[in-house]
Amino acid sequence: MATNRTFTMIKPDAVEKNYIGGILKMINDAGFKIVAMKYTQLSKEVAGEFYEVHKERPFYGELVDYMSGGPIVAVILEKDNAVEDFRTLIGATNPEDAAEGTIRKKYATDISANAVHGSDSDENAEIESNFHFTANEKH
Ligand code: 3AN
Repeated sequence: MATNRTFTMIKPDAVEKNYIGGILKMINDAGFKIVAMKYTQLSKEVAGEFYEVHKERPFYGELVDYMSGGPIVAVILEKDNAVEDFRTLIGATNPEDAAEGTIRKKYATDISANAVHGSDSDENAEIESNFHFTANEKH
């Protein structure tokens, strides 16, 4: 059964362009509740560990450099059917393919600087939330 939490990061491109407020508004307007939030910057090591699943992909080095290159906002969100509904709200990985009304359509720069992350499963939502927040911060 689907759990009711997902994990997102507002990525360095969106933070740099002052889109934090606009993105959080779209998230709230879509019915998600913010249950934990942190403005931070990932080291190369931490970004590399977070994206470990993509280690063999050709864009891994670029992705790690990019994600550690500026501040991000890490957020845990709550809503019924959170993972799937949030993936719908953010749109396709490549903003050129993202549907109208999605966060990436509105705010993403390109396929690597694509404004936001969204967990792709309940299991990864839990792993990624635990990666960024301690137990105390999640309540
Ligand atoms: P999503 O973020 O939509 O789940 P994934 O999990 O396939 O997409 O990719 C993780 C991240 O890797 C993306 N958010 C994007 O920043 C980057 N990425 C994915 N595909 C490419 C690509 N072909 N070239 C550059 N960066 C990519």
